Amino acid sequence: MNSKILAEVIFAGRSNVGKSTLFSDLFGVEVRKGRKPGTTIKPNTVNLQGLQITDLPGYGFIYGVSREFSERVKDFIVHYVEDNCNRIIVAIQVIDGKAFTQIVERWEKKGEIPIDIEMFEFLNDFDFPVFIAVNKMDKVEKKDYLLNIVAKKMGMIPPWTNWKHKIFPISAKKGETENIRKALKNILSEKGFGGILK
Ligand SMILES: Nc1nc2c(ncn2[C@@H]2O[C@H](COP(=O)(O)OP(=O)(O)OP(=O)(O)O)[C@@H](O)[C@H]2O)c(=O)[nH]1
Ligand SMILES: [Mg+2]
Repeated sequence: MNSKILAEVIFAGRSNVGKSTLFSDLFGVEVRKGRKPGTTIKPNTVNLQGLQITDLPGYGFIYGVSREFSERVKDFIVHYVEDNCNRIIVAIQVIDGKAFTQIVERWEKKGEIPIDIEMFEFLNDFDFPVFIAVNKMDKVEKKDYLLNIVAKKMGMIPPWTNWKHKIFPISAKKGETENIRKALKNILSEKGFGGILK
């Protein structure tokens, strides 16, 4: 049933940040869920009129999953993006707004580059735009404070409001995704996939 892939939108992010929830909210199609983390690397894809939407496997350390598996996932993502960069028109990197600062601090204490930052820098080196979807904002109290930290860590000079074309505070679960939907719609329209988004 798969028609030819003319262009692609990818979702990347740590495990459990809400990639699949956002995917479903935006495109109105359920992607496979409930898959046990750490069991498969195969991405979930949907093809809509030649546009492939790809839910990449969650990266980063997952409790109960070996470090070796986490490394394999990261390698898979790097190769996947390199192999398909010519047809990718936008990458959506989802982060968990509630957990972000804690995770970043933990890595930095160990003297390592946090994987979300590493992934953003990797994605940013390609020609397609990279959106940062800061999800679970319904659980964040000091919203501007958090968003300024995200901007700074990702190499964008605060205030975050100067970066509203890159940083999108959302709550996928509550369907509060208007900002990213609009930006995505613009890109899809430019590329000839105007009718796809709700
Ligand atoms: N509070 C809150 N919870 C959310 C939000 N979005 C997703 N969740 C919850 O976060 C959990 C993980 O969501 P998924 O969409 O499965 O996350 P994922 O990134 O696809 O996870 P993996 O497929 O394991 O990599 C679920 O329990 C969701 O209901 C949100 O905006 N707010
Ligand atoms: Mg998922």
